[in-house]
Amino acid sequence: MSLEELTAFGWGPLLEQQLQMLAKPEVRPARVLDVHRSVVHVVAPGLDASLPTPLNLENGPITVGDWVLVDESGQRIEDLLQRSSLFRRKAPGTDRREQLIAANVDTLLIVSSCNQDFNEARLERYLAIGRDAGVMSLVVLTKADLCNDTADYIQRAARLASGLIVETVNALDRENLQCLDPWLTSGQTIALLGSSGVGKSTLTNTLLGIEGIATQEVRADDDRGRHTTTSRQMHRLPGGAWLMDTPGMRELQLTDVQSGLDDVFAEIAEFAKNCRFADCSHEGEPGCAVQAAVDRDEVDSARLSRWRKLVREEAHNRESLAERRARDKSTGKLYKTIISETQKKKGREV
Ligand SMILES: Nc1nc2c(ncn2[C@@H]2O[C@H](COP(=O)(O)OP(=O)(O)OP(=O)(O)O)[C@@H](O)[C@H]2O)c(=O)[nH]1
Ligand SMILES: [Mg+2]
Ligand SMILES: [Zn+2]
Repeated sequence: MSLEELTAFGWGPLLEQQLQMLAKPEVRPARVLDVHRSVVHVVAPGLDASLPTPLNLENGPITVGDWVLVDESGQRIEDLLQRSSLFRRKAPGTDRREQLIAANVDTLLIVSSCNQDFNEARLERYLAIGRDAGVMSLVVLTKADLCNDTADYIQRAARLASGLIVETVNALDRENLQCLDPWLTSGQTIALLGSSGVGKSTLTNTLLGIEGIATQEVRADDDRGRHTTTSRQMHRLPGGAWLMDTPGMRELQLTDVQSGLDDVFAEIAEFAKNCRFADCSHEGEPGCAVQAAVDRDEVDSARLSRWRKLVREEAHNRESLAERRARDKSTGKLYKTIISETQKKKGREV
């Protein structure tokens, strides 16, 4: 397997370095296309297999886009390589777990549409995740063919983060998607994130040049609908890029994206440094530089309240996940102690 062949699958220097350091000549790298409960679908030059989901991987669980090491026989996943980027969220509901969304992504396409689904707060969420992961993020607004005033949507989206690229497209028309081609070169990995019904699978199908993935019929009344895609899956596009389609996420709870939030809300974060109190909540404290900026019309007050909400949510989730991790760790220790005590006892009995 040549380096060049692997590069076409998204392999790069960071991964090569890890492989060299592991110094296990018998294993070979493979990329994860999708993950089921009991099997992981992997591909590599000359390999396309569904392998048993390994338990107890050091940095597991595995997610779409991951690079794993497969044993000589091509039957078993032995290791998971460190990711260059990782998207995750707090799992929905009250469960204190995090859910991995995608790994080793180069470009994030944040998909929304030019209709009532367009929502600044939701876009800011996705942007925070993208900026935090350090990947290139662009906003793609679909259904431009059904909209009279795309310029207004472009303007509203472009304001949400500095240097943000916003494209409007008709996801049903390949020619109309040419604006995405610079991001879709061979070996590049692109993930689509966005609410249900915005056209992620439609984009995927059009880029694939087939109609392989189910898309939904939009209900006429509210332009929304049910979730059509239910699992995450990575596809290889004709040009050699790797595209991940994901299910629309109704609840995208942020966790561990502090720097992403500071980056998206850079203007607010900057003013906040000058507040009199380090823990200022910018809700009327004396000497609040953020409130002063709002009064001068230098900060949008709607954006300030969206920021506050996200910062609170992020901090809450981060703390509760950290607590859970600590608890899991101590439970693990407890089990280990019990096991070793039992073994000692057994040893004495023999
Ligand atoms: N006219 C037009 N229709 C579109 C466009 N993009 C998507 N659609 C339609 O919108 C509907 C929903 O698209 P999907 O691709 O299923 O949406 P999704 O984002 O994959 O949704 P989930 O899988 O539920 O997350 C389908 O009926 C598409 O044909 C577009 O740019 N123009
Ligand atoms: Mg879909
Ligand atoms: Zn303040």
